[in-house]
Amino acid sequence: MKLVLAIIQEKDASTLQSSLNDKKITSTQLPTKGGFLKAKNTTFMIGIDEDRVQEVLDIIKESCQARDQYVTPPINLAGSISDTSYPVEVQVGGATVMVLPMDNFYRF
Ligand code: 2BA
Repeated sequence: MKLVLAIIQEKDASTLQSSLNDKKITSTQLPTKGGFLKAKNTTFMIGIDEDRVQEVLDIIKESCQARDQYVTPPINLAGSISDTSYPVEVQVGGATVMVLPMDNFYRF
């Protein structure tokens, strides 16, 4: 088995959840926060047989959109801390996905 960890935008969480449910794929959602934007995001934990990993990746790809967001860095272009730094545009998502080996899976 594998553990798929997918960090996605909160806005896409219900779409992804429904698509996984439709395929009878079990998942757990964790409320998380990105280190750069410090905005809330959602992390899905999905334990899945190895031969269904690609199916899960395809569902994630279809359910999650990339979006542009603005962030105001605390450091201005001259490199010093300032109140006058300009917002910069970053593209977030669709999804950051990690696939980990799972040695054992128990349900007691
Ligand atoms: P954040 O850390 O809030 O990052 C949001 C977006 O800001 C990133 O989108 C990226 O476009 C940009 N960004 C992040 N760090 C940057 C930096 N040092 N300099 C310039 N731009 C930067 P994504 O790459 O789509 O990442 C979305 C979220 O996925 C991240 O939110 C973070 O929560 C997670 N993530 C991404 N890469 C990760 C990694 N290697 N390990 C753990 N979590 C990761």
